[in-house]
Amino acid sequence: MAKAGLVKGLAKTKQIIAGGIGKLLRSGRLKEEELDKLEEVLITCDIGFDIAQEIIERVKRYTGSAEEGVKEKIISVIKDYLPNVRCKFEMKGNPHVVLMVGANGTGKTTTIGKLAYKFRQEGKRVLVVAADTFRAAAGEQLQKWAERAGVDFFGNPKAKDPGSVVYDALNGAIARGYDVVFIDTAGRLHTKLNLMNELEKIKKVSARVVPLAPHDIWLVLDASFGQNGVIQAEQFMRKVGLTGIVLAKIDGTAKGGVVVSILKKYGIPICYLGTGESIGDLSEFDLDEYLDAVFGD
Ligand SMILES: Nc1nc2c(ncn2[C@@H]2O[C@H](COP(=O)(O)OP(=O)(O)O)[C@@H](O)[C@H]2O)c(=O)[nH]1
Ligand SMILES: [Mg+2]
Repeated sequence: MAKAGLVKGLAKTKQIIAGGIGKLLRSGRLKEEELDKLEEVLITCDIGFDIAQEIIERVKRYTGSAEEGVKEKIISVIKDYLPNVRCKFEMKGNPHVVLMVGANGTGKTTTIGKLAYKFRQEGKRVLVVAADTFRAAAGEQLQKWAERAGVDFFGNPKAKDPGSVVYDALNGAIARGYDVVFIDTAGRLHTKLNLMNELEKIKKVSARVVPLAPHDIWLVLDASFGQNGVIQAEQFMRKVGLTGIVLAKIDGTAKGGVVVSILKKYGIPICYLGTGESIGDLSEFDLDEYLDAVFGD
């Protein structure tokens, strides 16, 4: 069973699916003429045109047990179609350093606030670092989230170079024994080479202070960008390397199908879904729960 927060967060995507093929999902057999409707619904949820077609082909060929209903069949086909990538968070350093990257306004700072809260609740000592030196307000926004989450904040409003902020922050983090450090970076488009190089520099500086840091690099995507976000994922993966994706604002869109696209095209694990603007609106991503929430009753 999917969790309540996830079900609520995926309500818009679910609405499209239930509205389009709700009756069909509850039935026992899938007729040829109903496949078009299924394909249309998958495309409306931004699963991607090619992927929708491939899934339909597989549904046609699928021979499961006779007891299985249409819903179970579709879920089986999608699970079988996707690579088995799971995001499993593991502490890999002292501190464990997480670099958050992404375009402007996707939800990086908000997500760090939510993650800081979650990790603190799990008993970890958390530090959040403002390495966005472009906007003065960026540090203040992160600081407010740190207060809400009950974790410590590091920032230097006078700094011009995010690398130097990260250097100081991580040295301090070692000295003071933090378990997890989240580094918030300025929003950047994957097309801006100088800004992508800046991320490279932040990575190098991190590794100089903490061995093998950053241990995780998470890309925050705005779910409402749908297929456009998928393109960003590819570029960030190539240029910076990613260990996971956070799909924020899934609550505001019916484009929940983008989850399937990301997993299929790049095999980058999706780690979390942002399901609202409050501190608790974050779900750990689990494919079974996700499919259950989207196709479930
Ligand atoms: N509905 C919703 N809004 C979100 C979510 N995550 C972030 N936001 C909103 O998106 C806007 C931009 O977020 P912010 O964290 O400042 O993005 P950043 O520029 O990437 O740091 C803010 O208004 C947030 O409240 C989410 O999961 N759901
Ligand atoms: Mg920000």
